[in-house]
Amino acid sequence: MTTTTVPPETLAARAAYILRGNDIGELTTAAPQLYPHLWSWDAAFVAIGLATLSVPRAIAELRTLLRAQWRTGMLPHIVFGPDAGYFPGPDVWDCGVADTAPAGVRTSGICQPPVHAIAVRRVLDAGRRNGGTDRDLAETFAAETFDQWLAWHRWLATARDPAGRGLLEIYHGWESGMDNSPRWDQAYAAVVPGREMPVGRRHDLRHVTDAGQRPSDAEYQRYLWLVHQMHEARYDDDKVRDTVDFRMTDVFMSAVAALSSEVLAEIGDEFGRHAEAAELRALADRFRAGVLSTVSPETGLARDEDVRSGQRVDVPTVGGFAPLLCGGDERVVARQLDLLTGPLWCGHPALRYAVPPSATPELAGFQPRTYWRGPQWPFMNWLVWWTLRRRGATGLAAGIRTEALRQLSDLAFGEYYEPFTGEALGSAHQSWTAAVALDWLLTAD
Ligand code: 2M8
Repeated sequence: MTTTTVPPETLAARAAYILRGNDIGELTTAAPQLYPHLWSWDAAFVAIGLATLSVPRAIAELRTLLRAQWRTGMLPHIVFGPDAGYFPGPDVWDCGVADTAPAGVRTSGICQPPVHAIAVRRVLDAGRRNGGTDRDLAETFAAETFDQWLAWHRWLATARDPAGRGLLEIYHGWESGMDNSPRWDQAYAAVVPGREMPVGRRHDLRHVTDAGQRPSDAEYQRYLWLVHQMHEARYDDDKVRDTVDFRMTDVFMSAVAALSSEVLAEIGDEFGRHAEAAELRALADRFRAGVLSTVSPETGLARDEDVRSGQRVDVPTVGGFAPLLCGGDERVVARQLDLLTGPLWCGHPALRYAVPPSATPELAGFQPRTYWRGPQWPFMNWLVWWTLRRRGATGLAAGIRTEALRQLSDLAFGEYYEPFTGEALGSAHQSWTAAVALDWLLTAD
């Protein structure tokens, strides 16, 4: 059945063309102009899309990210390619000051949500479906790199959850991937840059049709100040934790860690790594419990916390749906499913497409055109779709897929979408947008 207003083969062909166009060799840029490098969680979704076209190319993408792994186990949020057109670039991050940065590759000094095990799962499944060389390559890849993914999860569990609460800490909004979400407003309000930061070097504003689609200069002042503080701490995990002006638990990242730990445990078992699989399952339990401990009885949403003040953030953003991702309490999940389909979220009467907005339109301060403050994000639709199916909510998942593909039928492959009009915003030809379209259209299961 056709689920889009353009034929699915047209949409798939266009998506493949975009991924091909953004491929600069060993990495696929997150977007052609705005993001001319590899971003950690983008690369996972990109690999999922690439796996529908070429299993070896999908593997190459993940290997590029793994080559940039820090000696601590951290996967950095950006792996820089040769292009100079992004700010803050490698000169600003200057990760050479860290003892643990990888040699021979330029990276940022922070991380992003650990969705990667889902990509490994998807690549492995594609290889096995195709059989022959693809199966061999995918199985070799999963077996060979298992320890690196494990190291990444172990690093998160120790460096970012030092007290074992089951809640990962972040030291920059960029680490959440939802950079200027209203989730972080309160925390950023308390960040006072100690000096003027060079926001004039921003490139991003040149690549969007209006500056209102991006974070403001005042926000960038704070973003850069935090980078400066981390650099001063030489990106040492303990020192950063003690000195940086932003220290939040991130429920969404914690839920992703629970989900991915579960997925990586399944892969571990398939390759005879039973002890490590048990360790990963214990981590999944820990993060799940952490996420569930934050759910508001009033709103049913999970809440981030300012670690220093202990204050919880009661702001209704898509991050609050963390329990949908990690599960663990049927009543909480059932309530979240009602919420998700209800009038505050996907069932909001003014939405053009019934997919989750990054914040509820009912939030005071909701901004339908601004980045993580209201627009809908196609890769997020895919993540919600995938987890809903995994948890057996197949009908609801199918509805999200249909609506998400309808949204993409403008063939713009936007970074994000205006929820009321369906206008594509931010960057055009965004890689993870094209990638999830390909997976939806070309993967049967
Ligand atoms: C956005 O973040 C970068 C900084 O990391 C930026 O605005 O310059 C976010 O949407 C993030 O989640 C995403 O990974 C990145 C690349 O698509 O862009």
